[in-house]
Amino acid sequence: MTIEWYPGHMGKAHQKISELIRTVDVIIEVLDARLPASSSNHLLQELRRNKPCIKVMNKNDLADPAVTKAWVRTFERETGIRALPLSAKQYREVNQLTRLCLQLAPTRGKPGRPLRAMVVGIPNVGKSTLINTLAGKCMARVGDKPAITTCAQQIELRNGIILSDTPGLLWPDMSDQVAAYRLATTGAIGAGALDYTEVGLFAAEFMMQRYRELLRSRYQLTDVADSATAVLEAVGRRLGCLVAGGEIDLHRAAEAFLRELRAGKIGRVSFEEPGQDAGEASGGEGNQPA
Ligand SMILES: Nc1nc2c(ncn2[C@@H]2O[C@H](COP(=O)(O)OP(=O)(O)OP(=O)(O)O)[C@@H](O)[C@H]2O)c(=O)[nH]1
Ligand SMILES: [Mg+2]
Repeated sequence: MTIEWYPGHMGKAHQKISELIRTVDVIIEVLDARLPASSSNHLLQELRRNKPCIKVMNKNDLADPAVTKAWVRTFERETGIRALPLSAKQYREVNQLTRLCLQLAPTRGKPGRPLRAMVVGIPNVGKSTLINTLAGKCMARVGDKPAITTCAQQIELRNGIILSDTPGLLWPDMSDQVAAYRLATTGAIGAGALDYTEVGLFAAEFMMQRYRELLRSRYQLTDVADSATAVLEAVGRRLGCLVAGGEIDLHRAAEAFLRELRAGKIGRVSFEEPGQDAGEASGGEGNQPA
């Protein structure tokens, strides 16, 4: 199934962001540390022009640390870009953002001259969580499904910084379906726009190719099978996703597997490395989406 997801509020959000972006000093682009390329929105890159930008690689607690380090080195080769891996729920980590923003806009953040920063990114990457941690209280609604924020909102911090929270933005034409399946795997695509079994099989194939040992350990498998269906069946058997007669319910197995993978229960996983093209990073020909 081809994944396409561009609900109506995203078009309006794109318009609003393009108006607001002119008035901001720094852009905080929140990426998912597990997929820094696929979670990067080219529409936002176009709107950014030459404004200073901090690429926050959020959910770093779920990503493979060695791969994240390689991404930071890659991003920081670009001029005007700083990359910061963090977990948006950890104040000590998030707090570094304030210092970085002030470094990038040194004439701002003073009485009468607030520093305006806009937090942008695809859905469900943790933009609102990041803002709440910076504010020290729950100012923006968060949730574990995409499209929780649907309107832009401004939040004034006590340190002279004004932050705009914005709705998660995707792009209307998802021609790169490997990226779309990775986004679906991590939870950036609305549940109604995907087939859980297909996404589960995609994720199982990737894990089988790249993180075999994590699969073996989490599901106490003596051997990891060589087909995505067999892996998902083994996971389903372990998690008790059965129908009458003892057959595996593949749909439920896929849902349960994705839930575990998204929550980091299988281990810290990165879905793409710098310099790889989509096919290589997804583990070869086998798991190209249908
Ligand atoms: N493990 C982990 N989970 C996180 C982190 N940051 C956010 N989350 C979770 O990710 C989910 C999405 O968080 P939100 O802050 O609502 O994401 P958002 O980018 O504002 O999403 P939209 O408003 O839908 O675009 C929530 O379940 C958060 O608890 C993090 O650093 N690590
Ligand atoms: Mg939000």
